[in-house]
Amino acid sequence: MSKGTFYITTPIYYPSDKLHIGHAYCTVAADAMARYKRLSGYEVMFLTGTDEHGQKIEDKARDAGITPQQFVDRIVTGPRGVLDLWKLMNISNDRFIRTTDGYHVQAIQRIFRRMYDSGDIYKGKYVGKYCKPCESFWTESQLVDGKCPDCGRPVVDAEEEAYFFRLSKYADRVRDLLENTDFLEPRSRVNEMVNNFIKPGLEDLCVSRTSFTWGIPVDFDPGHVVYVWIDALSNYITALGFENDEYHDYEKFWPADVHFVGKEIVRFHAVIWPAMLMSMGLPLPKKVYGHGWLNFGGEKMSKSRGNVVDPYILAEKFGVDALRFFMLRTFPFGSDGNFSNEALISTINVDLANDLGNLVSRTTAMVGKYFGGALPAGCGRWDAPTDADRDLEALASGLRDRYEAEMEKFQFQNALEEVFRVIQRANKYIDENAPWALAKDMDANGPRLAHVLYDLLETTRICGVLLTPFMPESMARLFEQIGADGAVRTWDSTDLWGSLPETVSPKKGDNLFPRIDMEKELAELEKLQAPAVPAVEIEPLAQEQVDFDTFCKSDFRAVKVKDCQPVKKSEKLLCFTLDDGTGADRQILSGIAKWYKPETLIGKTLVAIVNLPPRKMMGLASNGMLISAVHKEKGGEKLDLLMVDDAIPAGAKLC
Ligand code: ME8
Repeated sequence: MSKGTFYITTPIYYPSDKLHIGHAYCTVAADAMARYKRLSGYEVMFLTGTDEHGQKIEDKARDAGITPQQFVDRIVTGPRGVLDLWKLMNISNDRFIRTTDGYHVQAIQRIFRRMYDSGDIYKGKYVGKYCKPCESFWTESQLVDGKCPDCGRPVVDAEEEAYFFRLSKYADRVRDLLENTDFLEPRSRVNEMVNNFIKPGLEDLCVSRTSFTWGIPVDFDPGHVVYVWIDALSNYITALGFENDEYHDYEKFWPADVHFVGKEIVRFHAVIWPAMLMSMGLPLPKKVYGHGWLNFGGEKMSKSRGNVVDPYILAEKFGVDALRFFMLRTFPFGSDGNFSNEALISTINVDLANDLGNLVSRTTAMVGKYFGGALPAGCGRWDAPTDADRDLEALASGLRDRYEAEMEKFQFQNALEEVFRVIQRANKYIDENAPWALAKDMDANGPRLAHVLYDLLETTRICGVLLTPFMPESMARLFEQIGADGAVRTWDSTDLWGSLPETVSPKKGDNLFPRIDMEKELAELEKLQAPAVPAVEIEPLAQEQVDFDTFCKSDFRAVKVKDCQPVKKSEKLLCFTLDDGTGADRQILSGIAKWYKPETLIGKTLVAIVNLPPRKMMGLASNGMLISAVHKEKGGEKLDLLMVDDAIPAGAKLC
C-alpha cells in the first residue's frame, strides 16, 4: 500500500550544448531522492525539463541560421542533448516538460490572464538601459562598468511598455513564510533572502517584453511576450495539468513536496514563486531546497567560464553509478563543493573498490571456497553471539532509521556516511573472525564460519538496498552476486535482520568497482578535458567604416612611463606621468587600477593617443588616452595595456 504521494522537481534547464556535471548534480540528487521515496513506498512524481524561451535563444538561433524552435529541438532531443544526458545518468524522471510544449503555452496564457483579471498584473513602463547593437534591454544593476554586459559597448536610456506583477503587495506574506516556517532550506539562505531582497523593498516585477518575440505571446495584447519567470516557474504546475488538459495530476500531486534549485535561483523560487501562487490563491510548495554549486578550480563550473567537466567522459571511464555516487557522497548538498578528478578517483578507490567491492568479493569468494557456493541451513542463527556479532547486527539493523533521518533532510552525504560506517564495520568483522583460520578445521569450526559469512551477506544486502537509489545498476549486480532476490531487496526487509534466506547461493562475479590507477587516469583525463577553445569573448567587429583621412588625424605615440600613482578616492583610476618625446611631461589618467599595480608599470613603453582634447577626472587633467586590449574572460572584462618593445623611443609616431 502506498504511503502517500511525493512530488519533487529540479529546475528546468536552459538548453545548452554544453551541459556539464554541475547541471547533472541537482538532477542526480533529485533522482536519488525520487528513487528513495519510491523504494520506501511512496507514489512519486519526479519532474524535470527545459526552459526554452527568451532573447538569448532567439539570438543564438539567429547566429546559427535556424529558427529558435529548431535550435531548442536540436539541443534538447538531438544527439548528446539534454534527454540523452539524463538517459546516460540513469535519471528516472516521471515527466519531462519543455516550455515550448503546446499545453504549457496555453496554460501560461491562461495564468497570465488570470493574474491580470485579478488586478495583480498591470500595464506600465519598463525603464532601463538599451544596447542598440545587441537590441537588448538591461537594468542598471545588470550593466558591467556602466556598459552592456554582453558586448561591453555603451548603452542608452530607454523605456518600453510592459506588464508588471504586483510583487510588492506580497512582501509581508513572503517574509513571514520565510522567517516563520521551514519553507526554505538550508536556513542560512533565509537571511540572505530577507536582508538582500525583501528588506530593501520588493519592487514589482516586469513580466512581459516587446523587444523580442521568442516567448509565449500575451494573447490579449499582441506584441507582448511573457517574460521569463511566469513562464518558467509555472512549469511546476502546468506539468501536472494546471490550466490544461494534457495531464490530470494537479489534485493528486500539488503542492510539491520539494523544489530542488541551485543557490542563485533561490530568490525566484522563494520570493517570486510563492507570491505568484498567493496571487492565484493556490497552495504553496512545502519546501524549496537551495543546493550549492559544484566548482572546478575554485570557480563555479559554467560554460562561460570554460571550466566545465563533461559527464560523458567521466561516465565512460568510471561508470555512471560511480559518478552519481561521488557527487552525493563527497559534497554536502547545501554547500558548494570543489570537483576534482583526484577526489573522484580517490572516492571510487576508497569507498567503492576497497570498502564495498572488497566486502562483496571476499564474502562471495569465501562462500564458494569453503562451502561450494551455498551456506548450510541454520547458519542464520548462532546461540552464543560474540560482541562482534552483536555489534554488527545492531549497527546493520538500525541502519535504515539513521539513513532515513538523513535522507528526509536531504543530507545525502550523511546518509551515505551511515551506510559506509556499516560497510567498514563488516570489513573489520572479517578480520576479527579470521575466516581463513576457522577454515583450517571445518569439522570443528564449519558452523561458526557459515554464521560469520551469513552475517556478512546479510549486512551487505541491507547496505545494498539502501545504496540502490544512488547506484541502481551496480546494486542490481551486487544482489545477483550475493544471491538476494526481489523479496529481500525491499525497504521493509532492511529493517528485518535475517531476511536473507540461509540457503542463498552467492556467485562471485566481476569486480563491481575495479580499482583505478590514479596517476595514469589523471594524465588521460587532463588530455581529454583540456578546453577545446579558450574561454575568451571578443567584441564584434565594428560595422561602421571610418575614412582614411579621418583615421590619420589620430596621433598615436610610443610613451614611456616615468611615474604611475593611484588616484585618491578613485578605485578605478591610475595617474601616469609619461615621456612623450617632447621633453615636457604628459599626464594621462587611465581606468585600469583593477588590473595593474602602479609600481609595476614604471619604465614600460606604452601607446597613447595624444591629440584628444584634455579631460578632467577627479580634479586632475588627462591629456590623451592609453591604448589597451579589452576582452571578456571568465565572465568579466579583462584589460591589458598595449606595451611595445622598449627599444622604440618615446615619441615615435605609430602609423
Ligand atoms: O537557472 N553546480 O537554468 P540553468 C551546481 N532556467 N549546480 C549548477 C551548476 C554548478 N556548477 N551550474 C548550473 C536556470 N547549475 C533557469 C531555471 S527554474 C523555474 C528555471 C544549476 O540551466 C543551477 O544552479 O542556468 C540551476 O539550479 C540549474 O543548474 C539550472 O540552471
